[in-house]
Amino acid sequence: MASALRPLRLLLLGAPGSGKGTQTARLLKQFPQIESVSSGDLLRQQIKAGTPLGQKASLYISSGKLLSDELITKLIITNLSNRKWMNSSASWLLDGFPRTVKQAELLDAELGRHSAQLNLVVQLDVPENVILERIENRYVHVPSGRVYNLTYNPPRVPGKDDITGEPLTKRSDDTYEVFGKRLKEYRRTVTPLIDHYAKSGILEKVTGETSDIIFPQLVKLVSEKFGE
Ligand code: G5P
Ligand code: MG
Repeated sequence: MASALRPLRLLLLGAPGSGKGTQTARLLKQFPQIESVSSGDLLRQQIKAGTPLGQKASLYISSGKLLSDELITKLIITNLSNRKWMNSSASWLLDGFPRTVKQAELLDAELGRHSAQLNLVVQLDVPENVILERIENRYVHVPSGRVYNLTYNPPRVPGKDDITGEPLTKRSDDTYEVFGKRLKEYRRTVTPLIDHYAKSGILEKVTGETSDIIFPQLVKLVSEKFGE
C-alpha cells in the first residue's frame, strides 16, 4: 500500500550486489512520492549514449575501479540541481553515491548550501557469499535501470524488459574477476564512509540474506522516521 511521507533525503549504501537497485525499485513502489538517482545507472546511460563521459566511465566500470570523486560528484550534483530537488520539499534517494568520504563531504557542502542535508543513511548488510551467487544471473534494462535475476526475479518474457519489451543486457562488470575487484573497492572505502555518517547520527543498518528480509526493515525505518 502507498504511504505518505515527510521530506526524505536518503542514501542507500551497500556492497555491489547487496540489492541497492532492488530495494530502490521496491521503495519507489511503496512510497510513490520518492524519486531516485543511481550513479551506476547514470554512467551506464552515458556509456549507451556514447558521450565523452560515457567513454571514460566505460574504462573504469569494466575494470571495477571507481571514477574520480570530482567527476562523479559533478555528475550527481548537476543531476540533483536539474531536478530541482535541493530547493524543494522533494523526497529522494541516492543509490551508489556517495561512496567515498571525499564524495560525502562534497555532497554535504552542496546540500548544506540549500538546507537540504541527507536525513537518513541506510547500510544494506548482506553476507558476501550470498551476493556472489546473484551476479552471474543479473540482467539489466539500461534506460530505466530495472534489474532482473534469472532465478530471483526473472523477466516475464526471457531477455525482455517487463515494461518496455526492450532487450536486456549483461553488465560489463558482472564477471567473476571484475566483481572481485569491485568488492575489494567496497571493503576499502566503506568503513570511513560509515564512520562519516555515524558521526552525523543519521546512520542505520539493515541485515539479511535476501531482499525480502531486508525490505520490511527498510519500510519500517522510513515509515517510523518520515511517515505522516
Ligand atoms: P553501481 O552500478 O553502483 P554497485 O557495484 O554499487 O554498482 P550493483 O552491482 O548495482 O552495485 P546493487 O544495486 O546493490 O548492485 O544490487 P541489485 O542490482 O539490486 O541486485 C543484484 C542482483 O541480485 C540482481 O540481479 C537482483 O535481481 C538480485 N537480487 C536482489 N535481491 C536478491 C535476493 O534476495 N536473492 C537473490 N537470489 N537475488 C537477488 O556502480 C558500478 C560502477 O560504476 C562506477 C564504478 O566504476 C562502479 O564500480 N561508479 C562510481 N565510481 C565512483 N564513485 C561512485 N559514487 C560511483 N558510482 C558508480
Ligand atoms: Mg545497482
